[in-house]
Amino acid sequence: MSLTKTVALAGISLAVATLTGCGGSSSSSGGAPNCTTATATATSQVTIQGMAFSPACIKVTAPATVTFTNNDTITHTVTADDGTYDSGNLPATLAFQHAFSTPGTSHYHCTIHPGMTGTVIVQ
Ligand SMILES: [Cu+2]
Repeated sequence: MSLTKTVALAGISLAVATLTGCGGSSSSSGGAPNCTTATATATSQVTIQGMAFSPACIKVTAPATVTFTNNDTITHTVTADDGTYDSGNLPATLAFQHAFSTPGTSHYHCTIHPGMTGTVIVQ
């Protein structure tokens, strides 16, 4: 019942915005390798599909709101390793948003499937 929890219906616009985030070959401007840099803070999207977060690592500039959209057919969670945010059970087609305001590296996982992990780098 956290007030910070925001679950909203995922719209088609989210899927469109996600297209810009695929692939891991984006140019790096320092920081962790293989981390996708969000092209715009307003459209920082992570898609959950195929039992994985994509991109597995996303780099954003604070303050930034990241939207995690469950495009899988089963329920997942987006849970910070340090407990600072938690989507709770996120059924298929729903989305969870979290605002990152402090620079740093945040690791998160799915509590249902411990093999699912992701990283948000806030700069
Ligand atoms: Cu999961």
